[in-house]
Amino acid sequence: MRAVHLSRLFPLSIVSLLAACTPDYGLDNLTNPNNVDTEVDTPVDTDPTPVGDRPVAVCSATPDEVQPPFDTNQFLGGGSYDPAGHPITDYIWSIVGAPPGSDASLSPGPTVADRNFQADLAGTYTARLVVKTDDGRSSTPCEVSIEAIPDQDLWVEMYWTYSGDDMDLHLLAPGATSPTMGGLDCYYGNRNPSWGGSGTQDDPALDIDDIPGTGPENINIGTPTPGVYKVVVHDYPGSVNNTPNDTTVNVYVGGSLVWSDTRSLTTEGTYYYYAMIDWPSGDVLDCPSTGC
Ligand SMILES: [Ca+2]
Ligand SMILES: [Ca+2]
Ligand SMILES: [Ca+2]
Repeated sequence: MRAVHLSRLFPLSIVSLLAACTPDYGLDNLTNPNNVDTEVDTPVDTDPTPVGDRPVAVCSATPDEVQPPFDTNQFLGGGSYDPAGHPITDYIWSIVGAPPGSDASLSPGPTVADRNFQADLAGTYTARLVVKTDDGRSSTPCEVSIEAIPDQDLWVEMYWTYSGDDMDLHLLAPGATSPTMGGLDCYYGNRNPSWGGSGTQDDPALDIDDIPGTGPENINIGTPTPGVYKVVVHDYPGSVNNTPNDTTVNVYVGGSLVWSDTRSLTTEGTYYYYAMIDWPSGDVLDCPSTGC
């Protein structure tokens, strides 16, 4: 078991800075057959041409802030140019930084210079552009980052490592004593229950029930009613994959990551408790896996 209580280790501003400095990792995981680019993470600066004689990659993103997991943005490269006047013939985009667990990838954009993108997890994503001219000269890389920030007050994010295991995220309302208890558990079988007052701002919503993949599943509340909420992960039974499966829960309060834990879930059909979230303090406490 590995628990990281970021808010206790660092002020939130430092947590944000750490997120912005997420190192290059697991890029193979970010490659998929639908990507436009196949040169992800290949050396990009092998051109012996002096830098001053090369084309210039110019990159930007619009918007540069999105809400996961449904918002999209575009990475734009149309401002790239060659001082020597040759046409730009290749726009080579790759994702070189993303939150751990992300499977987000690039897809064709509105022009040959651009790419569409959809951030799947909260965090920082960095795209890299290298351009080439018709005479084979290539630019030095241009990099641009976007931030995927939850806009609900409480955002619980869950993803797992191996596909074919169908993990399910549950959020228990204050007063609930066990999962799937009437309307007091928000999960795939009760995705948008009415909690708290008559309005919907204090109601939870599960945005995705991922069965074949590796998540994410997110449960969010715009403005939670005061009380103690519990986060539980159910290793849904009857899955193809029965090996231990590292499963991560991230808790965001007011758009900032305040708690994260990755646990190895081993037993089909088991409910694993992760955390208690106190509202309105936003304090998050570990739960033993067997309950709290
Ligand atoms: Ca399972
Ligand atoms: Ca699921
Ligand atoms: Ca309500």
